[in-house]
Amino acid sequence: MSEKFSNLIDGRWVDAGSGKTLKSLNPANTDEVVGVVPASGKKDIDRAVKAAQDAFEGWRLMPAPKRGEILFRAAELIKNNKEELGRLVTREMGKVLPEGLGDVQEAIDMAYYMAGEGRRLSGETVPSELPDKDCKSVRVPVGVFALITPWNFPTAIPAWKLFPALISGNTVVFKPSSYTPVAATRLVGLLVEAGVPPGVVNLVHGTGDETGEYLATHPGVKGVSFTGSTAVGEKLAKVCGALDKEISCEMGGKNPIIVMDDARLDLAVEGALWGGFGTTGQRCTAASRLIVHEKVYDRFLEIFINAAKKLRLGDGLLKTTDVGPVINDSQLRKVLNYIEIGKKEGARLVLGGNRREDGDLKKGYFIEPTIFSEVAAEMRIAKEEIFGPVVSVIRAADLKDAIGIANGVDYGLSASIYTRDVNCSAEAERDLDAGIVYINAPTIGAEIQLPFGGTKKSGLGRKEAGGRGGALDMFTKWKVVYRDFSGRLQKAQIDKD
Ligand code: UN1
Repeated sequence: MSEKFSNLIDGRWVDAGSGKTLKSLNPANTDEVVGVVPASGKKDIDRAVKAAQDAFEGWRLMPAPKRGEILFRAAELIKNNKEELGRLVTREMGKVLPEGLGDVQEAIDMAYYMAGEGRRLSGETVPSELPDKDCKSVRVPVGVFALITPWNFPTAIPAWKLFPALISGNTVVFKPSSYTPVAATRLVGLLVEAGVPPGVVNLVHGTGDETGEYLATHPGVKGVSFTGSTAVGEKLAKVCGALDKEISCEMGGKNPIIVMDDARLDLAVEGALWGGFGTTGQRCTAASRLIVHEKVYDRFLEIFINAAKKLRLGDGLLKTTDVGPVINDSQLRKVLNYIEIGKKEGARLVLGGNRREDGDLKKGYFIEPTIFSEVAAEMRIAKEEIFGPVVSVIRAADLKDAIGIANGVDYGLSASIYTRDVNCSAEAERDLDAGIVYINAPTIGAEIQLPFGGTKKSGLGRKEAGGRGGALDMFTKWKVVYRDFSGRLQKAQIDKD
């Protein structure tokens, strides 16, 4: 019997009204059912939204430092359970265990950070133009938020949304990906243990098609925070915009690493391996394009191929594994299809390119680390998001050419340059059209204390994570307060002189 998990509605763990369920499978071995969760329907979502609406008043009025104490306890609990959660992330999503643990660490970091925000949530106070009057701006919560998260970061991305939403005084209905529901349930369980009152966090499992859009467009929901594909994000942004809901969408990427002729090639190769094949290329920040200066192109390619050849495919729980499986059958087909497209477009397949089903790999969704060389900037494999272990290596004549290629796609999440020339790095920093720019580091691994989000089709609406312009701007509205203690009617703009 596989372990059963539930929805959380109004503080109670419950099944879907219909009794229907979904299975979460281990992508490294699909014989292993990680857990069974409810396949929720509209009625379940209605109940969850109602619970969140009812809980809003109490949570909004709880002093923010108190809300912060609950988040602090959640951080401690996640930390104490890091090993178990990390293993669960690996079993359910497939990433190698050090990355599973990193995923959980990102949730811990975000919980501590947002717990601290409970004592800040700062606004502005400014002088009034009139005597005996003060002026300030304060952050106020928005109301009920729908949080819709993907499978590639089963604990980190939920944490990016849950903790800032909660510290700001919102209540939430959280719908995690149906491919990683168990990790999400464990995270929510720890929030309950930390003392989040009933109804403040509601968890509803289900597929994106059946539950996602219904939840996002629900009249009781005031804001939507979504991470996932550009196609779904753009559609959600349109419908939610028309319904006057707050919306933030983190979407795809086609992130470039530029390697200049003066770069340390050993470092650039290491960065390209980590950025391109880490998480099996399934990060929205993955380095799927390497734009290499023509003077070092051949040398770089040779070292890169030789290093990538050594990567071992396998179950992420094994110490010997460098690259885990892709998440599911449809992703497997999509990636293999892009490999075919690349071949037809005339790119040269110089490594990998196949599904592997030999030995221990036969029960999972494994694709070899794949490298295409001689990729032209206008090929589909150089422009479209593949979200798998496929890297395109493109030739550039000089820095301007490289930046032009880097910017010549519809996405703009992260971008990187390897160079030892300070002028080159400054120019790239200024001209790369991306939400996040890395110098001498790959495109993955953003830290939580600064905003996370991209330009163009990578992001719509507010950004996520910490810092100025980060998630608090999404999860709060500004309210301006003027207080007149003069005891008489004073007229702004008129009584000044
Ligand atoms: C994602 O792939 O959706 O910057 C998030 C990074 C991670 C987060 C990635 N901190 O790669």
